[in-house]
Amino acid sequence: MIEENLFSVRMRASKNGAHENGGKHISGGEQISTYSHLKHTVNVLLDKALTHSKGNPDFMQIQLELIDEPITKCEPLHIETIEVESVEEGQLIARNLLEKSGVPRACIEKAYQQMKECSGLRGAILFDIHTGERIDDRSDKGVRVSRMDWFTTNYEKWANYYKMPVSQRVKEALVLATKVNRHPATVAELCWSDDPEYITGYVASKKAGYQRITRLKTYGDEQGCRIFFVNGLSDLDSYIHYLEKEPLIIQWEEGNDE
Ligand code: PML
Ligand code: MG
Ligand code: MG
Ligand code: MG
Repeated sequence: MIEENLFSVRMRASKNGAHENGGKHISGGEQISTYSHLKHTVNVLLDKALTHSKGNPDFMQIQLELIDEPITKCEPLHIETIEVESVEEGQLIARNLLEKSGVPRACIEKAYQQMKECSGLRGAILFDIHTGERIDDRSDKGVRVSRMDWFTTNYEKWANYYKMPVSQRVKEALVLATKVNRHPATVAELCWSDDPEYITGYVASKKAGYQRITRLKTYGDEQGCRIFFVNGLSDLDSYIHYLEKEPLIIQWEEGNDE
């Protein structure tokens, strides 16, 4: 069987200069595309960056690379949405979910104390669940999970089945959470958007699945958060290599994820 070449396509956009020159992060995006679909893929990423509510970028990079490693296929995490009345209620539920997933209470508290550090990064922060200390060495860049996607037709089939609105944002977040949480060292992830107009966030873990929480911050707030809580990490470099480089495509089949 001749398989078509696949490409990893990545975008990052910032304002007041490039990220590495102190620019403000506006938007980032990841896609995997066939050659014939590249024009469309680049357009999706371009559109995402040009219409972001964080502002108009004055720096953007779109990069494509042939994927020459085998691509892992896997099912998405199970999804649920928890409706909450207030940010306080949402945050309480998030902390409880983290604890139930295996993050010690003391580590959760420590992570929250360092929350300010998490904002404005284009990637994620890694916390060791035993020490509550940040363990990645990526300072204001963070770790950016890459080389992952979920092809539209299969995603729409899934969204239809679970009566979820078809949303590029939810798709991207679920793809990322699935990739991060399938690694044995990941205990849980906590995330909410830096988009001031988007207040739903989530806790994801092997135990809890992808638990959306409808309010994790107030409207207008540009402080986002993406934390990976990790356990028993003997090799940080290989963990980061998995997140950044190992290609993964989500493929859902009815009945397999229940
Ligand atoms: C983001 O916008 O970058 C993160 C979105 C997280 C929540 C997505 C969802 O509604 O499930
Ligand atoms: Mg964003
Ligand atoms: Mg695509
Ligand atoms: Mg972002």
